[in-house]
Amino acid sequence: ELSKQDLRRGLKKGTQRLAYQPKIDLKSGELVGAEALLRWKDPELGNIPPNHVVSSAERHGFIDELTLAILHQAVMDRAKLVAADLPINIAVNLSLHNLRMPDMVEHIIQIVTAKGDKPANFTLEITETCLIEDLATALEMLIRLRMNGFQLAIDDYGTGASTMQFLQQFPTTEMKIDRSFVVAAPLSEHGCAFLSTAIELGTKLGQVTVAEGIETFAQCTLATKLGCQQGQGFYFSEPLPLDAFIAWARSYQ
Ligand code: G
Ligand code: G
Ligand code: MN
Ligand code: NA
Repeated sequence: ELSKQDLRRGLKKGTQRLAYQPKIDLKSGELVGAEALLRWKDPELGNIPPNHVVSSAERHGFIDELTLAILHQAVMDRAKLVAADLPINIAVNLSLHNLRMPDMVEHIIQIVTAKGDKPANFTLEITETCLIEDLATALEMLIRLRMNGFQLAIDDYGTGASTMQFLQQFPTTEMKIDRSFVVAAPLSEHGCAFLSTAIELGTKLGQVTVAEGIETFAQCTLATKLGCQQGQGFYFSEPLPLDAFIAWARSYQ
């Protein structure tokens, strides 16, 4: 666990780094986006897993600051991607706590537009469990983000407690189907039924469907056959530092 001091020092020094994992259009094979994933190396404690950093930041009241620092970095990195002729969409993860302070929406818009980028070039990912806890505020903020042009994704779809009733209310544009369904699908008809139903629901709701955690050719082929639009996972690439990601994208194309 990171202490308040560790976090404060880290944020000040910019200890946070981002790794980028490609999102691939399954039909065309084209690179369409990347998810920014937090990497944190503390000078004394070494590498800290992102979920630990996030939960420590939540506990110590740093989560808004952390998320905005991550978003700021992602916006600067997207400018580099554009300059490298890779004008792809960048996805950033939000935490539940970020959806409690209404003025976060203004901060988010400010950071993205400060140097001329557009909200539509960014996807904000929220896990289902996040969405359920503080529904009214979260919903209001998500609607404002969507009205301002952000893409919104439900992350880890299928693992939260969300019912169809919840799903119906959210102004999301993308459904990221949890890795567990992708793993199970090629192994049994039962597993395949869940993946295929999730894709069908997402598609009928007009969502971009994304199969997460694709590791094998079989998983990739099946997700594609079931009509999933996009894939993400080690099969394509692990999350990479920006320069390595750019090199990967060049050799991939
Ligand atoms: O990156 P990894 O490969 O280890 O991510 C582990 C978990 O941490 C995932 O659930 C991911 O959503 C979460 N995570 C990674 N980066 C961020 C981030 O920038 N913000 C938030 N809130 N969660 C993140
Ligand atoms: O935001 P989300 O919870 O989806 O975070 C993605 C997490 O999944 C990160 O921890 C990332 O490193 C991890 N991940 C990405 N691709 C794969 C994969 O193919 N297999 C596994 N096991 N994990 C993956
Ligand atoms: Mn995610
Ligand atoms: Na996910």
